[in-house]
Order: sequence, then C-alpha cells, then structure tokens
Amino acid sequence: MSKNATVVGEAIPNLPWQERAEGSREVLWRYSENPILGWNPVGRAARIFNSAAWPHEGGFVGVFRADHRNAMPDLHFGRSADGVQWEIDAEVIPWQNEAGERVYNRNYAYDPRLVKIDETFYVIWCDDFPGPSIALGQTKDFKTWVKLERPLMPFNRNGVLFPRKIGGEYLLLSRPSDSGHTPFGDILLSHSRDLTYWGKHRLVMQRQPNNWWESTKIGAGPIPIETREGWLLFYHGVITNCNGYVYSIGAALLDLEDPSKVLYRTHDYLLSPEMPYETVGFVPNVTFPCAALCDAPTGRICLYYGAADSYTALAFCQVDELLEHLKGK
Ligand code: BMA
Repeated sequence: MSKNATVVGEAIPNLPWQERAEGSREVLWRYSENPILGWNPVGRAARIFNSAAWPHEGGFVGVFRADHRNAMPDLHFGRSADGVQWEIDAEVIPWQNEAGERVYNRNYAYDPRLVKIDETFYVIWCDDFPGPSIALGQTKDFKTWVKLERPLMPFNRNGVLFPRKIGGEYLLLSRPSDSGHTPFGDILLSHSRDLTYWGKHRLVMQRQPNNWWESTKIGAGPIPIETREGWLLFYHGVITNCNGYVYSIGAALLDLEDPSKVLYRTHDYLLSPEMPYETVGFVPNVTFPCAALCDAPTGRICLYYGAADSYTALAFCQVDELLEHLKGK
C-alpha cells in the first residue's frame, strides 16, 4: 500500500527532489541548484530550455529545445540517470516519415512535450507548416523517430497529449494562435480515435482579463498528471506590461472523464520570474513549464521549466498540498 493514494501512476524512486527551504511558504518551490542547463551546453546549441523529460528504464529520457547558434530552434534527444545531469545529443533528432524517408522540420521546432502511451513514446511540438502549428511524432527505441500526420491546422502552439485514452479516444490540448508573438490565447481540447483525425473541439480554459498575470494568454504546459480527483495541469499565463510579455506558472484540475471541464484553477500564480536566471537572458521574464513528473507513492512532483528562453530549471511540489491549494484550502 503506497503512502500516497492520490496519484494514478508509477513510482519514480529517483525523481529529482529537494525539500522546501525552511521558512518558505511557496506551494511550488525552486531547486536551489538551478539552472540545471546553461548557455552553450552542447554542439551548436546556444541555449536549451522549454524541454521535456519522462522516466525510462530506471533513468530518464528527454527531448530538448535547443536554439542553435543561428538562433533557430530544433529538437535534441538526451538521457539522464538522475533527471538532473543530462547527456544531450549534439545532433538533432532525425525524423523520418511513415514511409521511412528522412524528413526535416521546416525552419524551426520548439517547445516539445514527451509522453509514453502504452508502449510508444510520443513527442508533440511546434513547427513551421508554414507558420507555427502542432507536429506529432513517435518512437519506441529513441533510434527510429517517425513524424506522424499533423493533428491540427495552423496556427497553433502548446500541443499537449493526455497520457492515456479516455473513452477510447486520445485527447490533445492546444492553444490556437497567430503566426507571430500572439497577443491572445486560450486552451482548447480535441479528440481522436486514431491520432490522425481530430475533432470534437472543446474550450477548456480562457485567459482572465481581471487576473493580470494570466490576462494576455494562457497555454497548457506539461502532460497532465492523473490524480483520483482529476487531471492536474500546469499551465503558463502571460501578462503584457510596458516592457513586453511576462510568463508565469499556474495550475488547474480538470475533470477525469471530461477534461474540458475545469474543476479548480489557481487564482494567484504559483511561480513567476524572480530569480536572475528567470529575469535576465535571451528573453527576460519567462518561466515556461514543459514537463511534470510525479512519483506516485510519495506524491512528489518535479517540474521542468524553461527560464528566460536561456536555461532549464526545476521546481518541486507535493501533490496533496497543491490540490488543497487549488481548492482554496
Ligand atoms: C512563446 C514561445 C516560447 C517562448 C516564449 C517567450 O511564444 O515561443 O517558446 O518561451 O514565447 O519567448
């Protein structure tokens, strides 16, 4: 019998973790050794951020957004024994199409999410269709990477798959956008029986004009975590101030059977740019979550987030505490 019965998922005994610092009142607290990835980490990569991780064979695998030294982003694969120290391939992920031919991302690929559904790993990211749109690919062995049909029409960003089918259907969150730095955006949900044809589009969550940290746009972050009370979704919220956009992190709980229903969402952000690695960088004042891993027996959550479009950082929380916080208790 596990100590914590809230999360439906596997044990990740070596999940990165650090207790909340004494005196801190944060529900989501930063890793004291942040950032875990800094400038010029490998090959042509100038900055690695907004990246995704998943547990695999006692360690971790990751798909990383690397902005190269020409400022164009692409995806790299990496492995880690402890989820903190990463060995990242210097070469980009070599996608092929379903006929086995090598294909290339047109121009750019960024903000990947990574999820294992049944025995297959799926990567979902943003690439150029033309214009930002959601791309989907799969791999079973991290050697053969197959790009699948594109789920949705452009322009769209922040594609996030649920980690299992619900009612026999795959579920995908997305954030319809424009082709630029989109000054609007809400989170939508789409359904598919085969990962090719998507429909039954539903509105899930909207930006909040009167809650300024999330008043310009919001977007789904990591793959949702299944709890007995609902799907726990971290998301980013954006305010526009005199100097531009500021990206903060919030969370919501979505209905288990129908995740287009929001049960609770944070009123105040959980984390917002404060630290030097969040407020100073290629794009100052960005905290952008792309992965959240949970050790089910303890309810410990490790959040991977991009900081200032320059660094990869970690933050931690405890699932029961976060659910209580969401409920306003
Ligand atoms: C968004 C995305 C993110 C990025 C953010 C801030 O539109 O491109 O990858 O972190 O802008 O630059």
